[in-house]
Amino acid sequence: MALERITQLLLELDSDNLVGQVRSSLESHVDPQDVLDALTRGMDLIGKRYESGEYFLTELVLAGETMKDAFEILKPHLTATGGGRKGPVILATVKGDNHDIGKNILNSMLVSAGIDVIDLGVDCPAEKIVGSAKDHGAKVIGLSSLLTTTMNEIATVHESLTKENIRNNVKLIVGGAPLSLELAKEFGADDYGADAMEGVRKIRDLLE
Ligand code: B12
Repeated sequence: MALERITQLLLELDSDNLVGQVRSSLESHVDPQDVLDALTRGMDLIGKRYESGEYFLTELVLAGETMKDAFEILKPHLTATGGGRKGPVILATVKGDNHDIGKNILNSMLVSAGIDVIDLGVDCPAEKIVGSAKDHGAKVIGLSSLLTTTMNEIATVHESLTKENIRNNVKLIVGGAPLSLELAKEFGADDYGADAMEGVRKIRDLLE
């Protein structure tokens, strides 16, 4: 019930009541992961409404802000288990793409799982990603890609790593709504994470 209300309040872009509902759900010990899933369902529905012409760009922008407000409350509660600190993992949203909510959730969950993260932000060119991987000796790069128009950037990163002779030293994992494991492999990535939970689990394995 509380979870359905969370999805609904996000869909209505009602930030104040959503923040209140997230707080009270956490106080009554609703699993934070279930709260995150309810928020993610809301974002999917918003995407569908945008696609069908019921919502416009203004609503997309508001949805992004509303989700961020809710996630700020949720963040300290999303603790995954893990041993000593590992990493660093490089995270970035590919060039041409400004979506960062999913990447930021993955970032927070990695940090709480004891994995150090270097976050290069959004609209990130391949050269910057490869340069950072070299500078920090990163073993894993995680790329976020939400747009079909720019997801080919994953292949650009893969090719740049190959050109710099470090492709064999680093694992490339990707995520974002339009992707799948098959597409990820087509673009030259090693793995794909459907959500942040799976991302953390797979990145932890890749770091072993
Ligand atoms: C919010 C939103 C926006 C906001 C973004 C705000 C922000 N700061 O991020 C704003 C308003 C800026 C925006 C802009 C645009 N958007 Co937009 N947006 C969305 C929306 C509704 C939600 C995205 C989101 O935050 N989801 C919630 C998070 C939690 O989920 P997530 O990002 O998928 O991340 C999870 C997993 O995918 C995974 N994951 C993500 N990254 C990674 C990385 C790794 C390594 C791993 C392992 C896992 C992982 O873990 C995350 C957490 O569980 C989507 C719809 C959708 N269903 O995705 C459309 C959507 C992505 N947008 C779309 C479009 C078209 C646009 C615009 C082009 C619109 C326009 N005409 O200007 C612009 C593009 C701007 C740009 N250059 O990037 C389309 C893309 C269509 C396509 N086929 O490419 C979508 C699918 C909407 C739709 N159905 O039409 N958008």
